[in-house]
Amino acid sequence: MTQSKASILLIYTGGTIGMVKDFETGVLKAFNFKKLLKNIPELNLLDCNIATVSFEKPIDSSNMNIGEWIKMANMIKENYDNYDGFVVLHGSDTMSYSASALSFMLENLSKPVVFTGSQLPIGDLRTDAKENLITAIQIASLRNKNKPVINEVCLYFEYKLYRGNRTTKISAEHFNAFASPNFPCLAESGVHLKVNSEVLLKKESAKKLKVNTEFDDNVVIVKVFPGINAQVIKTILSIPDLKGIILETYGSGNASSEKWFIDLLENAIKNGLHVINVTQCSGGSVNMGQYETSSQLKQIGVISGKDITTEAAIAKLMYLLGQKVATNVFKTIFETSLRGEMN
Ligand code: ASN
Repeated sequence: MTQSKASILLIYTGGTIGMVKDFETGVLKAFNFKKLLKNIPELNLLDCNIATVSFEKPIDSSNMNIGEWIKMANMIKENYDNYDGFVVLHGSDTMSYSASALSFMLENLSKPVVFTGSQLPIGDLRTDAKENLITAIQIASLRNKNKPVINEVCLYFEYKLYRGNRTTKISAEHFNAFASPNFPCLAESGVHLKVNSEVLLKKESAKKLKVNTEFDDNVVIVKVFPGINAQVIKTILSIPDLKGIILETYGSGNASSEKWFIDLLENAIKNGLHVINVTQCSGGSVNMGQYETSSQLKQIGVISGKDITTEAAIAKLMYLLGQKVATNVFKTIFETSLRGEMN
């Protein structure tokens, strides 16, 4: 069977990849997408058709928010039937959050959505942008019997393709800026492009793409530390309309077993607050009950985030709250892998 050329939509949201230095201040600022493409004539050599669409005002990814995620999801939705794959150019600072959010927004995805960006602007002599962009497009174009090889939201950076909701940014210095501590990479780019087929998400039968844009931002991330006091926890728990907390705990899900801490959390959970336990460690899983310092958390109904990243946990929390998941099943659904985000 002859394969037709893949059609790829490149979505430019901003980030260092397309930034230039302000001559007067030396500060990096987002610039025009058309200029970005002029810097990569190599794109014309790729064996696919590339169309581009850009945020009207490209942003540094530190300015990402739910509204911007919805914008991205809608750009994909509106163009879904016309393209074989999507490459999202995005700042690296919050790329793991956006890739996680989009994985929940895009239900029944059957085409690749590949996030990428760079540490140095595309105009810089030593830039990492060209390799990242070119290979991301090649990955989004991969097809087998005229069907996309990848059916999920992923992130490509410095020779590795990861499941997006498994990633975390680990370096503001190295080109190797991302890691996926609890899940193997989906593909590796060396002399050959090696796809790790066994770990890819399988396409969900013939279900149609469903775009979930209802996200609830009444959430907070709390990182515990030795010395955290009752006043701090009490104040956080009394935030009006707060519906969920991602509690970053020690090791395998441990935290203080002092009475005031457990009592405050227990009371909040009884009043309907969802508390999710994720680990501060960069790898490994929460296992409540392994130590005395986590068994009470289990007893009072804290939800296990298992081996999820904080980035994916906060996105999943906003998503499930937005879906108005009933309190009696919230824990079970959170503890279930929905997009391959936890084991
Ligand atoms: N501040 C930039 C951003 O996230 C960092 C980058 O893209 N490397 O937009």
